[in-house]
Amino acid sequence: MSTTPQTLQLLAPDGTRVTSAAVEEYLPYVDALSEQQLREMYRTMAVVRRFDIEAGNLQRQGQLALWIPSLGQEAAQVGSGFAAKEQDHIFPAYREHAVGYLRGLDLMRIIEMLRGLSHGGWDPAATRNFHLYTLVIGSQTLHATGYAMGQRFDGVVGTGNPDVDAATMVYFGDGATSQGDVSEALVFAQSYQAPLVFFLQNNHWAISVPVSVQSRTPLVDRARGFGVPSVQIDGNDVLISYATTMASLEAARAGEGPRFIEALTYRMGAHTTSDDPTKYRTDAELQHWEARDPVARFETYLRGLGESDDFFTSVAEEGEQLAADVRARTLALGSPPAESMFAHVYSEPHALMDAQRQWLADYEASFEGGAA
Ligand SMILES: Cc1ncc(C[n+]2csc(CCOP(=O)(O)OP(=O)(O)O)c2C)c(N)n1
Ligand SMILES: [Mg+2]
Repeated sequence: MSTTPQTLQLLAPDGTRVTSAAVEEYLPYVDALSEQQLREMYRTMAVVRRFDIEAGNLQRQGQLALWIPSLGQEAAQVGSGFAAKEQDHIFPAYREHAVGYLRGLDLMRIIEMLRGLSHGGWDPAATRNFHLYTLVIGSQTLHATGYAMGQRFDGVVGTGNPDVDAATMVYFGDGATSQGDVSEALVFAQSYQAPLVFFLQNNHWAISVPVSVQSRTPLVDRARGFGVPSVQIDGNDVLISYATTMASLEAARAGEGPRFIEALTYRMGAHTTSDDPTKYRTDAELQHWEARDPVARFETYLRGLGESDDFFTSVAEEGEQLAADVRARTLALGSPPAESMFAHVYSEPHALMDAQRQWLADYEASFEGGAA
C-alpha cells in the first residue's frame, strides 16, 4: 500500500534519515541544502496546509462553490517545486496549491476561481511560469509536452549555460494515467526528447477508484515502456522529492530528454468538498497514512537537527495570519452578477447564449412585484 523495495526514500516515517545504495546519487543535492532552505521547505508545507484547511472551511460556510484539498501531498509538491528554476515552466493539475505558492501565486486567485468569480485564470508570466489549473484530467500533460518541445526548438535546452537552459514539469494524478492524453504525451516527449519532467502524484485514489484498479503494474514501470527513465519515490518525504526532481530537471535541461517521477503519497482529505471518502475507503487506510504525514515527518527531522520551538511557533503563527487574511479577503469578494456566466462561453455573440441570458432575465423579472 505504501512503499516497496524500489521506492526511493531519504526520510523514514519517524523522521530519521535513511540511506541505501539506490539513493547515493541523490545525496549531493540534499547535502547542498542550507539550514535556511530546509526551514523554507517546512514553512511552505505548514503554511500551505493551514491555508488549505481554511479554504475547506470557507467552502463549508458557503463562501466557495468547491474546494480541492491538497492535505497530505505537501512533501511531494514542495520538494519538487523547490527544485524548479526561475526559467522552468510548470503545468499543474488542480491540487498543486503549494507549488503555486512557491512560484509566487497569490492563493486568492485559486479562491476566486472556486468561488466562481473567475474562469480559472492568472497570468503565468506573473507567477514565474506557473501555468493555469486544468480540470480536464491529463490534458495538461499534452500542453506541457508541446511547451517543452517548443523549448527544444527555441534552443534553450542543452546550451550548457545555467541561466539559459530550461525545462518543463507537469503534475498529474494516478487516475490521469488512464487517459490517452498521458500516453500520447509520453510518446511525443520521448520522440522529440523534450525537456519534460512528468511528476506523477500517486495519491492512491481517482475520486472513488483505487489505483489498484487503474493499473495492475506499478505506474513507474509504465514510463519505462515508453523508454522514459523513471523512479518511484516516497512522496511524503520532502527530501527525496526535492533530490530526484533536481536530478530529473537537470537531465531535461541538459537535453537528455524526458524523465518520470512517481511520488507515492496520499490524499488525506476528500477528493473535493463534493466527495465523501468514508463511502469508499476505510479508517484503517487513513490511519496508515496519517502515520506517514509529510509535515509531521519533516518537523521531527528538523527538531532532530536542533531546530527550536520558536521556529515552529512562528511558522504556526504565520499560517494563522495567512488563514485570517484569506478569510477576510474572501468575505470581501462579493458575488458576480448571474448573467456574467454567459459572457465568455463563446468569443463571439451566440444565439443560444442570447436565448439563455434572456430566459434568466425573464425569470428574474417574474419575481418582481412580490411573486417570489
Ligand atoms: C477528462 C476528464 N474525465 C473525467 C473527469 C472527472 N474527474 C475529475 S477528478 C477525477 C479523478 C482524477 O484522479 P487523479 O488523476 O488520480 O487525480 P487526483 O484527483 O487524485 O489528484 C475525475 C475522473 C474530468 N475532470 N476530466
Ligand atoms: Mg489520484
